[in-house]
Amino acid sequence: MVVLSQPTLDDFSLIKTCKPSGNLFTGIPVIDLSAPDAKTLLVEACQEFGFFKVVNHGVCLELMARLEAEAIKFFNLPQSDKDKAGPPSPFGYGNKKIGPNGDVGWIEYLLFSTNPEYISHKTSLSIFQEKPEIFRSAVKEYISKVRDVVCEVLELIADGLKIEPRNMMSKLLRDEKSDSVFRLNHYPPCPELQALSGRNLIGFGEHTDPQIMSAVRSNNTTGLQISLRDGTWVSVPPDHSSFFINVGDSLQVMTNGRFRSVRHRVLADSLKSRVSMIYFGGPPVSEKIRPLSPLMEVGEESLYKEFTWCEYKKSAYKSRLGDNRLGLFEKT
Ligand code: GA4
Repeated sequence: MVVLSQPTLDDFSLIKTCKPSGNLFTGIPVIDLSAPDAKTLLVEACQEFGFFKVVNHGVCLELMARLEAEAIKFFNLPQSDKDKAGPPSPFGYGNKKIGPNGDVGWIEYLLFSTNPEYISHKTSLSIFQEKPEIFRSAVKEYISKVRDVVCEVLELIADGLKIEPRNMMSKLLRDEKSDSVFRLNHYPPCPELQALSGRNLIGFGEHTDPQIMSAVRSNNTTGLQISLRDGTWVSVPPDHSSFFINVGDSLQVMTNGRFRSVRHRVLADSLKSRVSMIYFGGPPVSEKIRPLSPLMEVGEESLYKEFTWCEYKKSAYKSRLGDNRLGLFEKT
């Protein structure tokens, strides 16, 4: 019997590349959470881009820097130590492989459930031999602060859409059973490839986020790109002191298609490491995902079949990263 050896990921060959786009897009909406017109601007940004930057959010930069430093300490550990925290199933350390269905990218990451029980044992404790509680408490504190920001954004959006009560969406993220996820990503630089081909490696391929809303904070390295309505990819100027917020598939359904869940991707920089931390705010697993009734016009029908978050997640984990996951739930 001939046993074929599995292809290894130790080279670039399986990872897609992309021509770097030099220009940074200047049209990303910037929302000052303390401004009186924030609610109107948020609704407009969710409709047009499904993406915006939030400033004046109240999260202290020292906390972001502390968590970033802990993440870097982890990613600097010997590979064999990092591998002890993997593979992600779905939580834990992952290297180049994304999800269970063959997607790959120029990335290593840690995925956590925001549920405190998981934060304590599955990922962090075993890998931080040295002072694990420092890392764990930075993750916990950061999640609680970034969740507050996303909840405030969702409440302002409810005001802008005249939805009452204003916590109709945010309460799903605050629920103790909220099925939210947190990830720390490290995109190593790829100078060899840049030198050979003038191209950049794709760190995280194009996709939409399945949850309600996600908040990204990264160091000052470029790489994040979003797809505009006409399908053009544009590069987001990095800003380590702000949050970049994505509308997820669930919010697209809850607004019956008024908001768009934005396709986005990350290209590895040729020279600088990119480190990002992302909170994905999701509902409890048993929650029905359907258009919010105060939003529906008389006679308006849902564009989507009704489903629970559990059903959507199951379906998402059977999909490839770039698939149109909501397509399966659209009414024909
Ligand atoms: C995309 C958004 C989040 O990063 C994530 C990803 C998840 C994973 O990395 O395990 C998925 C992807 C994401 C959607 C489809 C499935 C699941 C990889 C993948 C191929 C943590 C999430 O919730 O969905």
